[in-house]
Amino acid sequence: MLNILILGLGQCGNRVLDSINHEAFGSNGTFAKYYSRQKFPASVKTIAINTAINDLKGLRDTLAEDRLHVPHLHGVGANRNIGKKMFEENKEMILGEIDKRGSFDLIFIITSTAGGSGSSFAPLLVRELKHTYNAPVVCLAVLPFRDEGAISLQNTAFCLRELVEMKPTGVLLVDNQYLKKYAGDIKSAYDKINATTARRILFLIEALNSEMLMVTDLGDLKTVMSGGVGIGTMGFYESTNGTTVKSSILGSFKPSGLLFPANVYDEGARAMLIIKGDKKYLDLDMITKTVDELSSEVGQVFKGVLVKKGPSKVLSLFTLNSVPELERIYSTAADVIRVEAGKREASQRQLNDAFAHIEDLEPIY
Ligand SMILES: Nc1nc2c(ncn2[C@@H]2O[C@H](COP(=O)(O)OP(=O)(O)OP(=O)(O)O)[C@@H](O)[C@H]2O)c(=O)[nH]1
Ligand SMILES: [Mg+2]
Repeated sequence: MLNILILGLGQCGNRVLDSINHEAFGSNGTFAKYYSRQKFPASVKTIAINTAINDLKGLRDTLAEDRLHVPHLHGVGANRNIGKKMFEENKEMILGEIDKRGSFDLIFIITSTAGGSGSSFAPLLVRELKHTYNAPVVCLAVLPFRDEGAISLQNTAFCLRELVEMKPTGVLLVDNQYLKKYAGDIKSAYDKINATTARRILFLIEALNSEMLMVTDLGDLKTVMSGGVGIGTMGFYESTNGTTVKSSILGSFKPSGLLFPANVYDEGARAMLIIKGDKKYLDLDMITKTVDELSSEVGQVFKGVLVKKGPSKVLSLFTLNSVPELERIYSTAADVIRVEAGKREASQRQLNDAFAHIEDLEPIY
């Protein structure tokens, strides 16, 4: 049995984690959590970490003992410098809580890149966890809507760079902007994005922890995540009307199923495919042939096949050789940082000019 740790940091990370816990409670009804424990497809420990107690209180499916408050007002107000300081000051406590959960074979860290708490804790946690545990650390980084403002963009730029510098096993991107199409309003977009991300993580965990007909494992996952620039995303496809397993596999590379905009054929470095479904849908020869064909375009493709009741479902997980969308984010972030710096300088100058009027004067009473 694999031992897995999932950490959800900051509001966004907490909520994706809550969604994972929700899925794991299954369909036992709303009150299942009061008398049962989550049914994970492996031994999974989860911790929601946040500086804002209200965010933690707002979670619905995460057990009270799995909510860790790092006291600081009500969040760090998107200020990553304060976030880093809070992490360092509370490091022993945070790592102590993690340590109580035992040892791990695989660790996930989930965070938004745009906020203050999660985005500053994540790189530092990668550093600490790599020291302490001999387990792959995979980060799920949620990118903001592009119109969230200057601070969101600059946080994203610095958070991602720091994450990569800490050398986690890999970074999987989930892009709110790209996934906005799922829903009209922001709240339901969040819910859908969180749920779809949660299901994919659980799908991956289930596969890694199961007897597979064709086997892919943690070692393969590490190899895939270290491909290209170490940054990638996930795709998914569920067959609805008896499509062939080949179409399902190819479907999992299509833009409609990805969590971040990428052209897997042009930009993919390495991939892992997990194919699950009723035995009658799983034509092993066709799977092998399709994956071999894909391997000639995307450097290396690992495959796992899991026999389970139901239509065929395919999860694809891959790393990229180049990430043009990130290039765009960084160039916009640089522009907004320059504009902000210019504005601040101008306001400071104006204020100094105002003060200059009374430079040689004293108040008279
Ligand atoms: N997908 C998704 N994104 C979210 C959710 N909640 C917030 N976000 C995104 O997360 C970013 C804001 O970061 P938060 O996670 O709220 O920030 P935080 O880590 O709590 O940091 P502070 O509040 O500044 O202490 C924005 O880009 C939001 O669009 C959510 O439930 N799902
Ligand atoms: Mg917050």
